[in-house]
Amino acid sequence: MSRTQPITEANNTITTDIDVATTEGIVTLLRRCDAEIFDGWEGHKGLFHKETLDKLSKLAVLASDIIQDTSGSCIVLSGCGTSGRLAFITARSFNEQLKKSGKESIYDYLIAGGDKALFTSQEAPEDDPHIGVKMLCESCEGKKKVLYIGITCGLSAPFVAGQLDYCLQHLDKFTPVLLGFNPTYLARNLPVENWNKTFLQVVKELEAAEHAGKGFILNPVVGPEPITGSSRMKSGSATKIILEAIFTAAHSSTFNPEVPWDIETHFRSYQAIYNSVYLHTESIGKLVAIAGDSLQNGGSIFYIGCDTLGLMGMTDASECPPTYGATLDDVRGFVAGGYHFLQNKEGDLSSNGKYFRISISDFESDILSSLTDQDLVICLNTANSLQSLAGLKESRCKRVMLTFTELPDEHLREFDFVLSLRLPISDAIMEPWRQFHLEIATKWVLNAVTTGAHVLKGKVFQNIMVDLKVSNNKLFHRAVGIIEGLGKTSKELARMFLLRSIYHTEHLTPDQLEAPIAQHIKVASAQNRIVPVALVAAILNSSIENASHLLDSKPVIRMAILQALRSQETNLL
Ligand code: F1P
Repeated sequence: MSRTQPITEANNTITTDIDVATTEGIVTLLRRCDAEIFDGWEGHKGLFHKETLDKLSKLAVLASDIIQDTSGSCIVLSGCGTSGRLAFITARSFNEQLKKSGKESIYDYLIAGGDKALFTSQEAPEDDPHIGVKMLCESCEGKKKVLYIGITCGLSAPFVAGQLDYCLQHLDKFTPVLLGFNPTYLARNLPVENWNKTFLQVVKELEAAEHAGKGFILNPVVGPEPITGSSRMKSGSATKIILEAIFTAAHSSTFNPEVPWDIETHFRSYQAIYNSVYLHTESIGKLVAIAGDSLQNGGSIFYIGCDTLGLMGMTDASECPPTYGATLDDVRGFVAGGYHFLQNKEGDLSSNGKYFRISISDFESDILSSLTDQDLVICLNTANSLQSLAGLKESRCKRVMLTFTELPDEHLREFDFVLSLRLPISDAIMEPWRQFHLEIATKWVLNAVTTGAHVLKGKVFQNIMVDLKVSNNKLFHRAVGIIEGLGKTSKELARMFLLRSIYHTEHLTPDQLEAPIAQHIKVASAQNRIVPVALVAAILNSSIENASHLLDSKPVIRMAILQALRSQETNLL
């Protein structure tokens, strides 16, 4: 029987007990889940499927044609949230490579909400197909040929749907590509506000274009996420691996045609990195314990990185507020060189406030002197450059180094814990592919750190992120699903509990009831604990006020939910 729930929104049975696992146990479960990126899931077409490999090879040829004749051509990568951040990181890396070969930049990125969304989640634009189209048109003005890749892990983002639809209407100029991780029939079929199509309808049109040789759908299945719906994890990793496979092959055939390069070998090299990273499961577990300790005691986690590993840190940090209802202070990332290094389109955004101050010198001036012994600084392969960060040695914070090289003893002594990963990266592997391997290894470790630390903080019940921010349409529906499932209510009642929590009322007004979802999201985005309150109220069938009191008395959300479930059980007896 075919399923109705998107695979990217399904529970992964491997991690059902992640909330009661030991720290090493958490990492072991993540390792087993990540294995599905390469091994596939329940017989679905996966990364190594011939169809996937064939399509990627064709795309590499298309990309190579554009690189060789840049006049009037470009490659646009686009997405929301993590998908947009990965679009940015990929475009940046491959433009850098072109620059080194004396070529002009041809890659552009689009992220819903603009560059601010590189560090903070920007809600409304993710759900707006018209904004997506406007940004795409601006980016491609004057171009004659555009290879467009729209990334939406869940096959769901209206921002991307609008762009794909626009490309489909202008196939003389655009080759549209959809990258996501569900079978096409599970693409979102819910109405998009202020638009006349669903995502599924756009996918059907793209399928027709693909049959005519004018588009591509790349949708290997990598299995459900370890934390339900957390597409930053496996889907994000697979996005990175796939994009790098296409453009590495394209650059290789353009600049080093004598060196044979094939997509499958490329994937296997990432699988080897995966295997090596998780050989260190015990040590990563120790790091998770340190990070969990910090968050549980009110401390913060800071990532300090020098090159693109700093970008991995910033990306991981930016995902914590929407996923775990974390504050923007809980996890932050800094990169040497700040905006100068980033080379983002909108330039220096630091005037937008402290969360947009992203360089290591900003860290030194804004944060270093106020660090406490509860705070944790994780340095990302930065031993040499840390000489300049003298203040860190004197600070009371906990210091951890993630390194991929042997460190001299005098460096080792400066850290409370060193996670030293040995990766199978031989000298034969050319720069900058070596860097991609370091990036994915860093991503796996940091995803484990923040996922594990938030699990330890009680932000996850079973494997469900119960304190997510209701900050886009997909997350609104996910929240309703969580309340429906754990609260054992109907969808309609679950939605009522959610709305009552959003508007802090026991009696919704007709205006509130009839407001579009975008309006609910606007009100919800600015608040904390919306879903936990609604969920506890649904489990207990209580008022919103009572549920809020219970959560005040039991601030660890997992414990509050457990208590609510237990008292519901005793009432039923
Ligand atoms: C886009 C996204 C995610 C984010 C959150 C909200 O998802 O912004 O990156 O973590 O889940 O949605 P998608 O369009 O790639 O499915």
